[in-house]
Amino acid sequence: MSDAKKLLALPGDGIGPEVMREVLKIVHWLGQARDLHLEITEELVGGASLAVHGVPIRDEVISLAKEADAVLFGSVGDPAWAHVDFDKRPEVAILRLRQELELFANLRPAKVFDALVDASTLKPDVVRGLDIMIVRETVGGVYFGQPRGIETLPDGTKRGVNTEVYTTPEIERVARVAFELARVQDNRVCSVEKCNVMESGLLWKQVVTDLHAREYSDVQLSHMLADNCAMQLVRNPRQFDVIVTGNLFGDILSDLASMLTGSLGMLPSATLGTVQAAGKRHALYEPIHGSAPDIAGKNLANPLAQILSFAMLLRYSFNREEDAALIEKAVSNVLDSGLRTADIAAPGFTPVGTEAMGAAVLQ
Ligand code: GGG
Repeated sequence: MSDAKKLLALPGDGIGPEVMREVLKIVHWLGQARDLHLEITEELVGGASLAVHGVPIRDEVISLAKEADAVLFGSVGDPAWAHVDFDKRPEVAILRLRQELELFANLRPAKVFDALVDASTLKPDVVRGLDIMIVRETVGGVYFGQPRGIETLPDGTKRGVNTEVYTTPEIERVARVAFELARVQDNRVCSVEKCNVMESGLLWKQVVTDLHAREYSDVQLSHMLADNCAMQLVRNPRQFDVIVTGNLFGDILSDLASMLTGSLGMLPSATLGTVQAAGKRHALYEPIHGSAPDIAGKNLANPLAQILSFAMLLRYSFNREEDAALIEKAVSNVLDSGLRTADIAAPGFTPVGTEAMGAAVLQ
């Protein structure tokens, strides 16, 4: 029987396939040099799947994701499908995967590589050494709450509705992930919501406070309104260690945090499900960036977020800490050597393309 781990690769749309290609070269090398054997299955998702199969993701692909030891996802989104019914949108692929595999905790590390302090939107002294973890809840909140939809009122006016819903268990399980992570980081959690105007935020704050008192009183807990958190991330980001927040705020705040690191193209992520029998848990790894259709197919995309997502996969799903650290060190070395894709090239740097960046990491 093969001892190969099953990896489902879902490159998706736009720059997804280009950046995924660079990871697959690293996977090939790991097989030869580090005795890591992966059985890789590649499938279409997003606009690429819509074009061939008429749906953003097939049920068969959901089943493959459930059977896999880990899923490596690229990005979805395609302007050609921007104005269709919701269930025909490319983004449904990632939303369905998160829901069907119950991938509720999206870990988004915003870490500044020393070589990139000048590429940050903030001053070098403000971001040097920044290493924060944003834990975004991903299967609840306004993304999925009912009712939702667009209705036409009797006078012809249209009304768009989304509903923010969170339950106690949904908040508890993601807060638990944040507290556990804090224990191996700097032992501080900041819980972010908007309890001054939202009932779901009020419940969020209460549940996190109660869980903290019951099980995690050794961890330092603070609370912050989401708007203040956005401001504080720009004012003094190093005050944070682990941030835990809901689906929408987590999406927005992590995009903001990515610019502190230099570019959206630098932030990887891991989305984890519940631990099941035999310690196995579903997990999906993806860069936080989308499909960037404006630069797709031009060898311009930064592959580092996808490569770093694979490093997270090795760490969290395959227990290959040494290989994960090796890849992260390779990225750090390449940046130290002065190589930059266009998104992180400060004045004075001549940017390289996706393939050259991937090849340098591999080298
Ligand atoms: N790799 C991330 C990606 O494809 N993002 C597209 C997107 O819009 N996803 C929805 C979300 O993460 O909220």
